[in-house]
Amino acid sequence: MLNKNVMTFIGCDCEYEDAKIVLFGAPFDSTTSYRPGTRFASQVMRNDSWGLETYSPYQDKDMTDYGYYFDSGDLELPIGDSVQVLDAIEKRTETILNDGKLPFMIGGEHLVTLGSFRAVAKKIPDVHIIHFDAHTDLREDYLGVTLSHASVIRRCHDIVGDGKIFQFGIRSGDRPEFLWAKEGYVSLNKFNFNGLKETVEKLKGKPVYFTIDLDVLDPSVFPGTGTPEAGGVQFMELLDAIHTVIANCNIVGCDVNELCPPLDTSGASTAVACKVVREMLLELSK
Ligand SMILES: [Mn+2]
Repeated sequence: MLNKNVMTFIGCDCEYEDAKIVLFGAPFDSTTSYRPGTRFASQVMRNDSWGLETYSPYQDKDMTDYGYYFDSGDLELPIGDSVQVLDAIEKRTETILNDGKLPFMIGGEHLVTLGSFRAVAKKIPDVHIIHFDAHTDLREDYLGVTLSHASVIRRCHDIVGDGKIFQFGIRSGDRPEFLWAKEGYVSLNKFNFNGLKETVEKLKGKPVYFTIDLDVLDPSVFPGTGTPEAGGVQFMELLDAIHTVIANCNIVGCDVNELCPPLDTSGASTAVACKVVREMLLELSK
């Protein structure tokens, strides 16, 4: 007998009943303000992930040691209708949570985080957010649009309220966003991961949603993204920071977003994104 060709992210091919971590793609980029194309990220990452090994020398762990990763594929999204798109993402996340599994979303532009986070916050009211990004994403609206990639963390704040959101690597935004953060509504840490250890210490045992916009990386490491920002972190800094967060926090949901394959002419940024996902999956495995 022959098997049919089903493409999953590498190592994510267990049966759903056996899964502890469930991947899904949210191929959406309608509110992208500069260079679109992140809707292609999850499919391209699935394909290119097979260029990686399942073994991580960083952690001395192999995905095959656990075998509880499931890739549920991409959502079919009505691109152009952010409200319906966010509903679909929320529903998928809700299903995964209700089945007692960890939702792991691959974007897409950063707005997709709001859909997934809504489902998590509904189920786990005391949830906090750790957010890695070059951009604040704290605008009340962007050109009058409140459901925007530039407003996604502000919309999350609408849900969780003050003092629950911790941002790192931030180096771009308008002055009112930085002033708003300074009022204490969120904890905005500029440029790097200084202060991350203290943050996770504070959040020990508390539920955390972890969202990574890959443009937190320096454009020399990760050029294949819609809005690159010079002065970002290096790959090993990001890996260390991911380890710090996942080893110390109770992660209840996560996402990786903003890879833009049409801008990744060398394929190197996709390789970076895949490696970030593999390392996160392994960090989440105990
Ligand atoms: Mn960003």
